[in-house]
Amino acid sequence: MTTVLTYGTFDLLHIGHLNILEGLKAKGDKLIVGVSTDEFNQQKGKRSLFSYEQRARMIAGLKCVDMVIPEEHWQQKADDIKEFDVDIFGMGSDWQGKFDHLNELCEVIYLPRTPDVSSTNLKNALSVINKKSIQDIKNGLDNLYDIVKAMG
Ligand code: C2G
Repeated sequence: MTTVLTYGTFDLLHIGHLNILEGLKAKGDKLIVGVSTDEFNQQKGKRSLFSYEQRARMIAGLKCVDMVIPEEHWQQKADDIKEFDVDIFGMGSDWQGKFDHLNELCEVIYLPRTPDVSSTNLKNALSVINKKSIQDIKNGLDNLYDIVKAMG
């Protein structure tokens, strides 16, 4: 039984997240995912749209995920690797080299990050849509007001 471990925020779950999780599951038999808590996200300088509970449930609902644990601080990885008898620790390639020190405990791999998609981009796109649709509604109401006014 080969156990694989990874961590992440996984806000606004998207294809990049699914690609990395399915890619890591394909490396073994059991995939454990540490989902960053809201408090740890603050330490990471990240504010997620969805709460830890929601993000953890979304990840737990994926067919390729066997177990979800909370990620509460940077230093827990070594303890988790020992506790869960992890064979492979993996992350996306944007973390290339950052966790090589863990190769004293288990194999460390980095899989290609999916280009052109990120939770940050999605949030930015949503915020633009929000502003644009509010402006469109306002313009529509202004036009309606002018029509009604012109009708006397
Ligand atoms: N990822 C990816 N492709 C993307 C976006 C993300 O492969 N387009 C991968 C990342 O490389 C990471 C995982 O998906 O392995 C989760 O990404 P995030 O939710 O952004 O998590 P991150 O902020 O990288 O937190 O201790 C590790 C940290 O908790 C990782």
